[in-house]
Amino acid sequence: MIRRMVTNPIPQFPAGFLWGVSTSAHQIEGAAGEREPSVWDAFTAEPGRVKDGSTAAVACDSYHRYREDVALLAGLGVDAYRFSISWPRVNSPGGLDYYDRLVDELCGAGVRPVPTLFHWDLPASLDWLERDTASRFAEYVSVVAERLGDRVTKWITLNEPAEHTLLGHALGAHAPGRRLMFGALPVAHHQLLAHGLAVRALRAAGAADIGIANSHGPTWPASRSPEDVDAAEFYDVLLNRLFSDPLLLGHYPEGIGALLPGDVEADLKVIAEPVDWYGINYYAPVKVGAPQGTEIEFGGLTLPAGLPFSVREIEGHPVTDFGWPVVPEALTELLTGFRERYGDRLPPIVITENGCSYEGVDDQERIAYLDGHIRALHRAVEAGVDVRGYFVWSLLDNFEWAEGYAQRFGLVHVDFEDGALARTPKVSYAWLRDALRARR
Ligand code: IFM
Repeated sequence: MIRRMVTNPIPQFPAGFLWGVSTSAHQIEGAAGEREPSVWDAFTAEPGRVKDGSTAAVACDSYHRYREDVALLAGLGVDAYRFSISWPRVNSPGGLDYYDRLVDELCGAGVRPVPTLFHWDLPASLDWLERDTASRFAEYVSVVAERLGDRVTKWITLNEPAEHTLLGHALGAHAPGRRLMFGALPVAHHQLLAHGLAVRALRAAGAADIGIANSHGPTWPASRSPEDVDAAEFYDVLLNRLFSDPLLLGHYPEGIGALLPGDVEADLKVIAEPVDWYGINYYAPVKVGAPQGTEIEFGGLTLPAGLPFSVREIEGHPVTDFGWPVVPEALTELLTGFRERYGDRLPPIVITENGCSYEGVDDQERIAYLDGHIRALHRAVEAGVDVRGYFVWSLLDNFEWAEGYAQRFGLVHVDFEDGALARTPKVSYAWLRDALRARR
């Protein structure tokens, strides 16, 4: 448990720096009966898939309570709100009207809407193993951009294609629950292609300021032994560079091409369509060593034996309720490492997610986490990394995927036991509000 005095306001970031909070549709909206089903509805209906047996059918019911949630954003004093648009809802009668109302409410409250166009809730009729899903995504994106583009001035194509590929299609821990192991890699390629096609579709609709939100974290070898170093390198390729290299360098990391579907060269030109900024979701570093031949418990997951690496415990740091180590300095390391690797090819960075799961409303641990990470971010800026924004995950406690409602990431507590789903701002909400005020 971290308890330390945090007294100073957050440091000064460059003018125009964007402060925001993030959520996603499936995790907060509820109103599942008012849209077509997604792969997550099918997955959570299967017994044993979600640890507490829950579903997101109601979640925080933000679909009906969005005015209350926008009022919380306004009270917090953030510049921007990153939410996601549910593709299944847009496919359903009246679905796009909801986002129209939400965007109007945000603009009226002086909060800039920053929608993510895909945050894992694929329509149940579609499949990322099919290349055609990338084209279908671009068509859906055009429809959304036509409707909201007069008020939305900043866009995110995809959220964390790495997790959707690996957890959803390789390990079966997320929807759609496939265990294809390396057979899941076409899912990565098709999502990246979908991203590139979406960038083109957005620009064709007159949109600008387009980015993607990828999860990244430093990978630390467990030792200097060649076996550990090689295993860590492999993990880094799979979790980090498989996504950032094609986007920023226009090629896949060495050795990956053979696992991808067909001739990917032409697709890489689409995938590397320049973005206006690059979003990074950062939570924690990972320590990786040579395989140990046993199953491993890691961040709520059971990794099968037989992987070409093993994940080791990072000692000497506090951990969140999820068991994730709290290592703010690894954020500085990640960002300076990105600048070194990608140099002039790296557009400005936005931290599109950063946060932690802790129980309770008097969440001093969350304050310490955010304070430490904002300062680590500032050190990266001082070291010359061009960072333009920071979004806390999350505004509300919400449906944390296979964990159900057990892991609470919100600045605002939601009482899921109570039919009224009462929202109670936590102590961290007041801390962030005051820090943002002091900055002004
Ligand atoms: O809740 C998730 C979010 O949907 C994607 N990034 C990580 C968060 C915490 O696990």
